[in-house]
Amino acid sequence: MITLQDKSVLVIGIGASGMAACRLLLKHGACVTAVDSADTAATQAQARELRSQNVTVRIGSNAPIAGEFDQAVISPGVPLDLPLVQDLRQRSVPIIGELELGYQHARCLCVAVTGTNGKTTTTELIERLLTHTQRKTVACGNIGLPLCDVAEQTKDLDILTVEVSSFQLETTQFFRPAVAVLLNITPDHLDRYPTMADYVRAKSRIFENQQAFDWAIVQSEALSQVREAGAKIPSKLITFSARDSEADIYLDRSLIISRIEGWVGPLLDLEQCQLRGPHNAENLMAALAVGRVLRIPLAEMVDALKSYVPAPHRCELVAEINGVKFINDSKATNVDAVRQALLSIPPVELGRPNIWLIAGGKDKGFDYHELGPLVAQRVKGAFLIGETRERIRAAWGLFTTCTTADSLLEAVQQAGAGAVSGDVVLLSPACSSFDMFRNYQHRGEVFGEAVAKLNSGGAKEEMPVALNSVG
Ligand code: UMA
Repeated sequence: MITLQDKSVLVIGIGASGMAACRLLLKHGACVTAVDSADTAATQAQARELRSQNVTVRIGSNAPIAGEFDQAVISPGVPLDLPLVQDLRQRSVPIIGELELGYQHARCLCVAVTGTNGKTTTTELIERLLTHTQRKTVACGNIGLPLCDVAEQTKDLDILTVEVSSFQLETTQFFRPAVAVLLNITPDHLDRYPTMADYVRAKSRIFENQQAFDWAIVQSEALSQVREAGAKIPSKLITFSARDSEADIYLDRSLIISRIEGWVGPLLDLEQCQLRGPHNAENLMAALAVGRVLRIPLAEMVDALKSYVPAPHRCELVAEINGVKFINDSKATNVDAVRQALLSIPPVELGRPNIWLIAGGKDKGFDYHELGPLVAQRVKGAFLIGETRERIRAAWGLFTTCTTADSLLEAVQQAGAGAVSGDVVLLSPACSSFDMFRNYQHRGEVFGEAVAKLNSGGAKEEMPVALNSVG
């Protein structure tokens, strides 16, 4: 860690994490320069704010920048192969990510959670376990609150609960979680990683600086992927899995069971929780394992986990109209997340599809074919939007009826028109949202508005609006 006083630091990207990095750097007396490739109303406003604090700002270019820098701090969404970044490397300027900068100024231990899907839910479950048992924590990182904005608070916390993405892990240096959770690794961000092995190696960096007395809590299947990629886990290990009955924590029907020495037996009945599906069982297993290593009594954990209500945009039941459920799963930005959503919705009659699936968005390089057999089993029809609609139609056309739509509103209207009582209209896009929306939250909100319009514009009876998870 370098002392920041009077050091010249370049911040790359002035979104949420770049702005937080600038705030921390300024507080510690650094001379800050910030760059961002976008010249938009948002970056212009950020640039004004930074300039008023004596930050030199350049927006609208990704080109290399002149000047002597002691350090560069990069935002997670900025790829490392950018000429600007390559140029800094050639000039031997040390480059760290915003997460690393925040970590270097944090003053308490941290629990970190990574994985392709379920990171946010698990981070929230752990935060809940800790606060429920009077331990002071803050959930931060990829969840939306940059670690740099929390660093100052950490002297008053017992533990920091950090959601970390593969992007953030690419630029860590000393980041060492006392407890590191790896949930699952399925294809994602293949527009950034040349191969799956590169993606697995980025995720595995969560263990990089761990010591023998730290803990790794790892899904069994992900553990095999980490080992195949040649990465090491130096810490104590607890495995969990909804499918591998050999794991330390496993699933038997609806029961989460432990075979950990001194903690053998059923831990939690899924039926008592508001979370559904094998993927959520694994999120709960990971949270229970974290609680175990932090010595939280099981009864208190069960109490906290049972009452957890999932955050919006994750298999969220937004309305039921004439027996048709409308589910917003806008957070499903990859193929595996859609698989989990389809598996978590019960069929009305075995072997009969009852889901109208709305998918499509910005391309992340996925192979949509692999979902075909499940689509054939569960999906009555697919309505496809966005940049990837033709690619998905080509992949799923053999498995279900595919219709393209020009907007999410149009897709909701068409899906709603065909649905009968017992059906589910599911927004689970398998893509990111940036081709048509500001982010996945915005996409989920537009879905909710389209459903509300459907109801007001001719539904046969008033709908009860339920804001809880599907189940
Ligand atoms: N930019 C450049 N050059 C580039 C690319 C981007 O200058 O080549 C600029 C953009 O113009 C923009 C800024 O960088 O102004 C955005 O930076 P960013 O993409 O790193 O986004 P932030 O707003 O800083 O938000 C980031 C995370 N975003 C990403 O990793 C893409 C947020 O995760 C996170 O909540 C936030 O930091 C706080 O820690 C979001 C996400 O989508 C939720 N994460 C991915 C995921 O979960 O799959 C990884």
